[in-house]
Amino acid sequence: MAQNGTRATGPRCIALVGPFQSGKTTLMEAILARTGAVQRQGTVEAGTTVGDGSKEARHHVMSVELSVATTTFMGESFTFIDCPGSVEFAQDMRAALPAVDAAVVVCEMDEKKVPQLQLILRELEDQKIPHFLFLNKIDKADSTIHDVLKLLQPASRLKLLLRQIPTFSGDLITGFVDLALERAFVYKEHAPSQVIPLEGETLDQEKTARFSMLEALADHDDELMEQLLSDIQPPSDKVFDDLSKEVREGLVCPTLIGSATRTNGVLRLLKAIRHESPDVATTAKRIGVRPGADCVAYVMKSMHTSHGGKMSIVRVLSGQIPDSSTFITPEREAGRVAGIFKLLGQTTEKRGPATAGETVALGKLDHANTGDTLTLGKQAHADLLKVAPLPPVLSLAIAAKERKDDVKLGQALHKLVEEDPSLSVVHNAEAHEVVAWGQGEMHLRVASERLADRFGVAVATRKPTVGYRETIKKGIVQRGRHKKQSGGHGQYGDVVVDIKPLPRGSGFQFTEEIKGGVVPRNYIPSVEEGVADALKHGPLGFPVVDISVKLIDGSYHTVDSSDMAFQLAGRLAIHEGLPQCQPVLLEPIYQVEIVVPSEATAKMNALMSGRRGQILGFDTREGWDGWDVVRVQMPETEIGDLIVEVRSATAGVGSYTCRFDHMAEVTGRTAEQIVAAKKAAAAAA
Ligand SMILES: Nc1nc2c(ncn2[C@@H]2O[C@H](COP(=O)(O)OP(=O)(O)OP(=O)(O)O)[C@@H](O)[C@H]2O)c(=O)[nH]1
Ligand SMILES: [Mg+2]
Repeated sequence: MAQNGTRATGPRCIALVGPFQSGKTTLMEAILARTGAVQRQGTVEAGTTVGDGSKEARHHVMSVELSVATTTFMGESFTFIDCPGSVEFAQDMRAALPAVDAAVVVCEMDEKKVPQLQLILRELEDQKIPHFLFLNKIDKADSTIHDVLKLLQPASRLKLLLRQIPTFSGDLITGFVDLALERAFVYKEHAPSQVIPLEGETLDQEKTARFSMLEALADHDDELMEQLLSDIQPPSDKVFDDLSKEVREGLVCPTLIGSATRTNGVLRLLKAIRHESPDVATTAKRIGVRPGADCVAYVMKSMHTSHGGKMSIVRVLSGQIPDSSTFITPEREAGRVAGIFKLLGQTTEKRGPATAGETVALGKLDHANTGDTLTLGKQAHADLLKVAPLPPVLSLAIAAKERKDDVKLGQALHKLVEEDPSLSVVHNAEAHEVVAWGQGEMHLRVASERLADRFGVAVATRKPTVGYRETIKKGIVQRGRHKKQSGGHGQYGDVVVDIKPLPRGSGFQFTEEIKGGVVPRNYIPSVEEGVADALKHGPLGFPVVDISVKLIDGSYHTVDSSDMAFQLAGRLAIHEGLPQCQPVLLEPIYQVEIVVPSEATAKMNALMSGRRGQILGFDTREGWDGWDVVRVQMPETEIGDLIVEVRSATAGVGSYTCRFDHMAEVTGRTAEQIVAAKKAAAAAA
C-alpha cells in the first residue's frame, strides 16, 4: 500500500461524476484519445464517443447508464467509469462508487448546477472517496472564473484547493499555471499544452494563488505551516507529497481546470490522478475487505446484453480471477465465469486472468447482481456495501402491445430491475396492471425503450389506475326478490337486508338475523356471496367499502329456491338499495415527505395548493444543513408527476417519499370527473 506521499501503483479505477451535461462523457473520450486508446476523439453530438454507446444514450444524447473504458497511461492501467449526470440515473453512480479509488467531479461555472454538485460531493464525502474537481468548459469561461471557489466552495464540505489558475490573452483563456509544479502552459488544441516561461504579472498571480493553496495544505501539516510562517519556501517534493497524502486521506479536494472538447488540461488531470489517487489495497480497506481475503470482487453493474448473455462489470479488490472460476455471494452461487473481458465502452476484448485493482467484465455470471460481493472458494465474504435503491418517485402502467408477449414482458422487467434496483415493478391485481416505478420520466422512458430494443417486447404505457373506492352516507332497508317462472322449474329467492355505513377503514361486514327459517340456513352463504359480488361495482363504478349488510328477512319456495336464486336476490338488494344511500367517492390519501433546499421550501406551498395537498408541517432535514422536510397529505392522483415540479423548483435536487395513509371522501367537480372517466373507460372496455 502506498504510504503517505509516495505514489500508488497498480491498476486504478476512477469514476467520472458530476452534474448533468457537465462533460463527463466528453472528458472520458478526451482521456482515451490522449492516452491512445482511441485514434480520434469522438463527440457526443456526432454519437461517436466510446461512452454512451448504447442505442438509448445515443438517441437521447445523454448518459443513461454507466460506461466503462480501460486505458494505459504511463505504463499503468486506468479504468474510467463514466457515470450519468441526470438524477434519474443516479443509481448507477451510487452502485459503482464504493469500489473506485477516486472520483473526478466534472463541473462548470454555472450557479444552477451547484445544488446538484453539492449532492454528488456529499455522497463522495460520506463514503470517504478521494476526489478531484475538474472545472470543465474552460474554453467558454470568462473572467468570472477568478471567483470559481466562491461559487463552488459552498457545495463542498472539504476545503477546495485551487491547483491551477487560468491565464488570459484579452478575454480569452489561453493556458494555465500549475501551482504545484510552478509552471505556465499554453493550451494546444488536441495536443499536450506547451510550457512557457512563468514571468511578469502571471508570476505575481501565481505567487498569491500558490500561497493560498499551501495555506490550505498547511491546515493539516504543522511543519508546512511553520515554513510558511517563517517565509521558507517548502521543497517541491514536500508540496507534492502533502497533496497526495491529503487527497488520499480525504482532507482536501484539488480543483483543476480544462476543456474536454479541446483536450485541454487533460494530461495534467491524468498526472494528478496517477500521482494522488490511492491504490486498490487502500480502497479494499476503506470498504472493509477482510485482510488476507483471497479473491474478492465487487459487482459495479450487471447487465443483460441483447444477445442474451449476462455481463458483470466487476472491480477485483483482492486476489486473482482465473477464467472459468465459480463465484459465490453470501446468499447464493453466482455462477461460473465464461470469459474475462477488457472494456472500451461497448467493445469487449477477451483477456486472461484479472488481478487485484483491475476492472473487467465477466461473462455469464447468471446469478450475480449489481452490488454483489463475489468470492471464489467455499467461504463467502460478507457483503461489502449494499447500496440502497433510491426510493421510486414516478410510476407508469406498462403493458405488452401484443398479448403473446405478456410472459416475455414479465421476464424482461425482472432483468431490468436486477440491473437497476432504482426501478421496481408492482403488480396491481385489481386493475390487472403491471406498474413500473422509477426515478422520473426519462428513466421510465428509457426502460420502455430497453424493453423494445434489448428484449424485443414493444410496450404501451399509461397512467396507473388509482384505487378509488366508494361508500355510503346513510342506510336503508331494502328488499331484493328474484323470481322467474318459465315453463318447468322456476327460480325464487327473496331477501330483505339492512344496509348501513360503517366508519372509515372497516371494510365490509355481513351479518344475519333470520328468525323462523324464513331464509333457510343453507342459502345464507349464497346471499352473502351475491352481496359481496354486487359490492365490487357500486353505483359510481368502484368497489364499495365501509358498509355493513345485515340479512333480516326474506322468504323461499320449497321447489324453486336455489343457491343461485338467493345469490341473485342478494345482488339485487344491493343494486337497488345503494343508489338511495347517498353513495360517495373515496380516494387514497398519501402521507408525503418532500425534501428540498430551504430556498425552495416556500415554493412547495404554492405547489401544494394546486394539487389539493394539505401541508402538515415543516422541519429542518436531519443531517442536511440548509435543507427542509415538508410534510404533506395529498391524494394519490395528485402525486402523479409531483417529482417533475419538485425538481424544477429545486434545480433538480429535491425529492420525496410517500406512503398510503387513509381513504377520504372526494366531492364536487373532482368527483364528477373521476366518475365520468370511469364510466367512459367501462363503456370503451
Ligand atoms: N464548450 C465546451 N463544451 C463541452 C465541453 N465538454 C463537453 N461539452 C459539451 O457539453 C455537452 C455535454 O457533454 P457530455 O460529455 O455528454 O456531458 P456529460 O456530463 O457526460 O452529460 P450526462 O452524462 O448526460 O450528464 C455536449 O454538448 C458537449 O459537447 C468543453 O470542454 N467545452
Ligand atoms: Mg455522459
